[in-house]
Amino acid sequence: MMNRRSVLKGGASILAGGSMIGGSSLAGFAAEMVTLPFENGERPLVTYPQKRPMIGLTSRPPQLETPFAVFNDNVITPNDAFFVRYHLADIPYDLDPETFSLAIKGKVNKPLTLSLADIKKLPSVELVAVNQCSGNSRGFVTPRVAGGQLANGAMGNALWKGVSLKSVLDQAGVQSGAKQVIFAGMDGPVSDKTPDFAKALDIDHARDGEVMLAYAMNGADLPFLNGFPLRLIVPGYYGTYWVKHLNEITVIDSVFDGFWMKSAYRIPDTENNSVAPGTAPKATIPINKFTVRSFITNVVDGAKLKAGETPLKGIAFDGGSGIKDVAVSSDGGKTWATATLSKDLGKFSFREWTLPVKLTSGDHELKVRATSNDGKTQPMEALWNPAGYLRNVVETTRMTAA
Ligand SMILES: Nc1nc2c(c(=O)[nH]1)N[C@H]1C(S)=C(S)[C@@H](COP(=O)(O)O)O[C@H]1N2
Ligand SMILES: [Mo]
Repeated sequence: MMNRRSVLKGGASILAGGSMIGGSSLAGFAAEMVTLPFENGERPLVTYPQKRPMIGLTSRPPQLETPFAVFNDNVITPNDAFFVRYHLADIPYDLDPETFSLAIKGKVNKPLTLSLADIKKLPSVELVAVNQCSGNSRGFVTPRVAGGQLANGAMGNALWKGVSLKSVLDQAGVQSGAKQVIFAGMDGPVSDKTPDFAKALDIDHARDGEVMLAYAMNGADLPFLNGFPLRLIVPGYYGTYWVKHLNEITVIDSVFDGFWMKSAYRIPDTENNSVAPGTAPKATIPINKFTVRSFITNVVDGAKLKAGETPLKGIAFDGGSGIKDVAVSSDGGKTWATATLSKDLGKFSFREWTLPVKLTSGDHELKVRATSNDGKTQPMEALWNPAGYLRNVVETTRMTAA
């Protein structure tokens, strides 16, 4: 048996090997190709340490999408199928959990340096929550926008275990006048020209008791590519805030002006955070909570099924108010029926739903539309913003019954 360190080293050498042969290197690891349903959607299925074959978007840094069928198998996304998103290619493959430490500094009375063992000694909390990349589903956006062309697999739902950020901040003693908290991880840019990845939350959000420093995912250590040994969990918020390999927390008395807050990951400051396709917003704000979404997971687009009764099944989620109801149409949106919601795993989790529908022979457009407890629902026509964020149009699955 290989131990953890050698598994990680294995990862490093695989990735280093990949980088030597440049951008086309992913194909070298591809047993198979898959085609995502949009322009230039051919992707290799790639294997990385601790991961099953995943849809490869880039190799340096590794960016992996979850094959959509995984979401039908389990409401909790297995660690080995959980998507991977990085910005910068210098990933801390050789980090040692024994010497790892987290610094809490800035406008605090007592700066702290905590080892992983120190953190694991603090009272633990657990929470099921969805992590979703801001760019999830960007490949479907029209007119097309720049950025990773992802299908619907840059999301996942897991049981996170760790300590509340509030308890650690309280231990350090936040000074009055504190405005934001900056989070930085151990990965970095390969060249000095790229800004290091760091994100910030308002102090009240950071101390809401829900934001969490997680060291475990679905009952195991975090997979290396998902932020081992410690990452931030910001329930209901887009993945960009979920800083991986987290080793630096800095309390500041101003609004953080780092590139990844001030220039990137911003959405139009308009009613629906959208603008007319192809136009630029006048003002923007940092991206924040998930929009409400739902998917059918057990029928794929283009499926051919037997006419008669078919049990439909899927998932829904939102930014943390929880799912109120899920409506399903099998006639392209003319009539709707209410699905049965399955077990509630918490307001930040995927919520499974089921509904038997009767399908006459012929072509059908299946649609699913969720409404959240805060009264929000999904638009029938896609909204647009320049970065392709927040996608939550009602999904349509075209299929034939015979
Ligand atoms: N250290 C670090 N943390 C990071 C990022 C990164 O590039 N570096 N990317 C963020 C983004 S944009 C997303 S969507 C999530 C993805 O988490 P995952 O890779 O565990 O799925 O990690 C976030 N945390
Ligand atoms: Mo992301």
